[in-house]
Amino acid sequence: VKNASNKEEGGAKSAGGGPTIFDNIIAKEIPSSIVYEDDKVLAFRDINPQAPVHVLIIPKQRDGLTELGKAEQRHEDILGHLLYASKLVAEKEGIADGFRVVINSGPTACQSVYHLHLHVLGGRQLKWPPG
Ligand code: D5M
Repeated sequence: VKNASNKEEGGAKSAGGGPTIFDNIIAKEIPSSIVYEDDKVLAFRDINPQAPVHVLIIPKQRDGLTELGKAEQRHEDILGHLLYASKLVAEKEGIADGFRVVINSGPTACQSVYHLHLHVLGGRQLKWPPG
């Protein structure tokens, strides 16, 4: 599948529901640079930053949310919480005046880790349209 395989360090090899590298990050089995954490979500710096600030926010419980395209109504609360957390991260990182939140969903969007995550990007002039 185009761009879906092993795009990044430790990225999931498929869109299946198996464990991903983010489970190891949640369990603190591998190091990450944590920016924000609460009982429901974890935010940490992307290992391959595309902007001066590039933070990923993930639900601690994946609960079937491998990708946004698989969301169900029961996920509404966590989806809202993730989006609100992106604003808290932007404030904490000093980019609240201009930032972007991206969710890549599925192989065609170049998703590489199949545990839902928001990218929070900022700290430079962002361009539009994205690639
Ligand atoms: O984004 C997946 C993102 O996950 C990609 O930008 C790299 C990042 N990544 C992969 N492994 C790690 C670790 N170990 N720490 C921090 N960040 C990581 P996607 O939207 O799926 O392409």
